[in-house]
Amino acid sequence: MTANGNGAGDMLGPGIELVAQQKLQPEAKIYSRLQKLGAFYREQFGAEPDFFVRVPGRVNIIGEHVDYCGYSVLPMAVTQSIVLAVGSNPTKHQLQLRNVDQDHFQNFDCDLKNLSFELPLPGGPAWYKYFMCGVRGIEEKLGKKFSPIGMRIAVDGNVPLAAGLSSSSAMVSSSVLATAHVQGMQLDRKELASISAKCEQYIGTHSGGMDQAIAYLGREGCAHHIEFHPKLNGTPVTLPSGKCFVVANSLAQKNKAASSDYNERVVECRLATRWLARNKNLSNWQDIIRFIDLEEACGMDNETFENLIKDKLTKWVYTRADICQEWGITEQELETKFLTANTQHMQEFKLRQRALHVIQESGRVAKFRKICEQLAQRGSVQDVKQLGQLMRQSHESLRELYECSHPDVERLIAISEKQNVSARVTGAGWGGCIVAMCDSQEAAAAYIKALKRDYYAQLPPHLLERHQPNDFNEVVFDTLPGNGAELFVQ
Ligand code: NG1
Repeated sequence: MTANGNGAGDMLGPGIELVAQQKLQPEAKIYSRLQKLGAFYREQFGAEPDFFVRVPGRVNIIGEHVDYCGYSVLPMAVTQSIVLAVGSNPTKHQLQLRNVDQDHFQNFDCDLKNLSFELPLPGGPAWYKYFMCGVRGIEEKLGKKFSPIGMRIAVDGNVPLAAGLSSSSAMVSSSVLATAHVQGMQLDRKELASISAKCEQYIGTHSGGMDQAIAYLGREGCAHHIEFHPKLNGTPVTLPSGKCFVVANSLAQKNKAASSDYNERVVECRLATRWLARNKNLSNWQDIIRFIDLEEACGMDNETFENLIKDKLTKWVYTRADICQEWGITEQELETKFLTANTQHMQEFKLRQRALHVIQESGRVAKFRKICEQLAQRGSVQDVKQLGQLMRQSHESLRELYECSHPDVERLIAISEKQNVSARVTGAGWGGCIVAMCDSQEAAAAYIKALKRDYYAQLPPHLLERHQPNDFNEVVFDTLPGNGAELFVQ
């Protein structure tokens, strides 16, 4: 193994990048946080942890609700992360999980020899289920080679929950990395990302792989263009120099796993794909569920695809009867074959709007990356303006066509507009955070000040109280691209 010099991992040949084991140095930014976590571990278990894991949250700069349709995205890892202290358990096969936030996250113990997994209950799954998804992912990957080695784990997370910054994936991915290491697996970043994306689906959301991919592939100093097709690939993208990205949390929480909104959109996209595939006389139309596969099967470019949608999906709302009639199926078949467990209630489907959003948004991602690359060669004010426009168009599309904004998010966007800052909702939406692009560090400071004054200081008293002493620095902050998953030993 040779160090690749960026601190993000070791290279083992083309395409393979390992999560390297690093010695925890006192000068590391994470040092004091891991020391505190180590102390908590000792207090809980009376022993030293063997290693630490850090997995970041992410902010998506552009490319929303396209990953599960096979299209690429452009996120970056943020500073906020989940950290784990991990040690072996003298009580064989036992997993013991302790969260430093003992007031909010109950302890969890289980026997790894009898791993069972129940689907989430209404109200959202308990926190430790995200962790168990990761253990299950590695168990499935290793099959018979999985050995139920007991683990004692202390967890500390500072990624805001249910805010579109991917706290759930950071937890699942950290569990995958810790378990894989305990099982002695080779820790290839892309493979770990794929395992994490697959096993997070046990939570019940049919998500794409964006969050898990950037959680592993993130690299200090650059965003990443993450492609999922034909296989997972990440290309570092240098963001325009001087630009500063700000994240602002609307504080409207959205737990995707506790509602059906996210899966409803996934279902609508899958139905729209099949509708168009059938229209194109593809005999395997029922099996084509991602727009990107249809695009490939028909050899279409982005513009041709958009025209196809406009031509063939002419209604604003499709009913169950419309779909059943077109495909010659019964309502029962529609439910069993085409809807997911938590979307059985759906009566109407907005196929045109969802399809248009996905195809246009995928075009915006490609443009955004191209402009960033041009700017790295030779900057022009016009190019930078276009980036801002793409972010604004993305938000408008998410609000109008995808209907995943929230009144509080809209208030943040309106304040941003007033400050002449381009901003958009980031992550799944229906609340959560916006990401904004500011012209400089100074412009970002002025923008943050305006948000604190016009949004955060106006919050209702019960929310204001939670953010004592009301500096709001945890909910609105500028952010630089950080490294993906890391593994430390003392
Ligand atoms: P967040 O915002 O982390 O809930 C979700 C999905 C992503 C992607 C975005 C929308 C999960 C774990 N992640 O992200 O894959 O589809 O929404 O772009 O569900």
